[in-house]
Amino acid sequence: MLKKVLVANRGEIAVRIVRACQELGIKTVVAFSEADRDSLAVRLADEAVCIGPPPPARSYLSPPALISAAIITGCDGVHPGYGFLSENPYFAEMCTDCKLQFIGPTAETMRLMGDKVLGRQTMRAAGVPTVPGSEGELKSAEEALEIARQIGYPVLLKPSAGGGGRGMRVANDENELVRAFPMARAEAEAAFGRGDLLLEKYLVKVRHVEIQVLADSHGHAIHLGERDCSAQRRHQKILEEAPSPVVGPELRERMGRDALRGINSIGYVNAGTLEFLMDQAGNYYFIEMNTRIQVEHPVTEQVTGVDLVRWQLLIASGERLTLQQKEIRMARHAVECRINAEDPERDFLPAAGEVEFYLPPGGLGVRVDSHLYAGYTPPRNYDSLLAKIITFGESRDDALNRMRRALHECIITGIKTTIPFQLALIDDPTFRAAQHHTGYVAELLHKWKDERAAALV
Ligand code: MV4
Repeated sequence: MLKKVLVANRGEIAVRIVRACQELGIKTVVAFSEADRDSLAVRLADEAVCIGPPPPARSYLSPPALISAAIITGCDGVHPGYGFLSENPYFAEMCTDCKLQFIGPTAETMRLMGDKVLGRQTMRAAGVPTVPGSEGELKSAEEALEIARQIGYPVLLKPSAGGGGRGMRVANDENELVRAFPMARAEAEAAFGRGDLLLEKYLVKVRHVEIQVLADSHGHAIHLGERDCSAQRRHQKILEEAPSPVVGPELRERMGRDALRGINSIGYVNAGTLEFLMDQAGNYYFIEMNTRIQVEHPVTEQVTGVDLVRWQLLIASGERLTLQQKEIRMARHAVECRINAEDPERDFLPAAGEVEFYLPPGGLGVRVDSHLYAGYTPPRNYDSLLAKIITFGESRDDALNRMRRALHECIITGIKTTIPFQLALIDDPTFRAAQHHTGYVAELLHKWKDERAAALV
């Protein structure tokens, strides 16, 4: 078993990792930047080491700072959390070379799935459905035109090195595609240092459904069903739920089997997530794989009862995954709201200030994952996630009604939060009827802002 883990992250996920380590008797060292000296994770950990100034490039994104902190404090493992270096193969390799167990898959696997062209090819070869489009990397605009002629417009150019929607471009016809190609290539080159692109049919009014997997280093893997993350705005998820209201037992089994074939074909080890787009007919298409623990993992934990971060630590320790697929049930329904320090009335502008008073919601069926406390001032250098409120109940309606109660109960003063918009979302008829798609939140936001403006006059 791992004895002492460096937490190479901050905020709520650093707290989540410290808690999981404590329950396993693993000592913790939290790496913190100068902006996070007063953070909750620093308080809860056994030890804490300052790794540099506030800018991420000089702290949470600095492998030498993190690795020296781990070595100096005698750690034998490193948990990267999400974001920052969590999907960086060089960092994983440096950890391994320094005899530190990286709590995640191998650098090789991260390289493979970090490349969307290779990820797509790998999954397709394993029999996982992918979106119609290019085989490999696009050689030229002519090749893009030829493929588009076969699959039909609209099409989407995606940077192979991208992910999370960065640098994607839609083309509705040949003219647009010819224009978009060099721009997408230059943009990808500038953003990621690599200009290679792939082309896919652009699917509209789709849902984002992702499958959670767990795989140990002895060749045993299971899936834990899906999450529905269709409630997003500009690639920022606002609310996630499990199970998906559009996935039944038969579809779940097919998607889960596909996901397992995919990860078994690459010898995947760790928790992981396969992202799919799903159309209104229930067809699903793999788009990318995340090789880290995700922000929204708690909804899966609440419906399956499986502690995903604990299993990450056990698997990295070389333990066997003792859960069998047939034991995994998605009982009940869970919903998560990401509470961000952002003003939904002003286009989700990041909000600043000291949290004067904080009262998290509680009671039956409510979980709060947060690093917040009264008197805390969230640093401006990092993302604005303040808390994740997770509610669960027998049905989707139960979980959503409980979320309404929890959001009303939650008090955060001194700083604007996304709560007012999330209250509107959970009572929106289209969302309640689960008829939303990945573009719906943007539509609802317009309506909501207009209504608020009208209410003021
Ligand atoms: C797509 C797509 C439509 N068609 N691919 C955005 C994030 C990245 N993971 C992939 N994304 C998309 N890929 C094809 N072929 C639409 C999106 C997309 C999206 C996907 C999931 C959740 C929200 C989204 C919002 C806009 C676009």
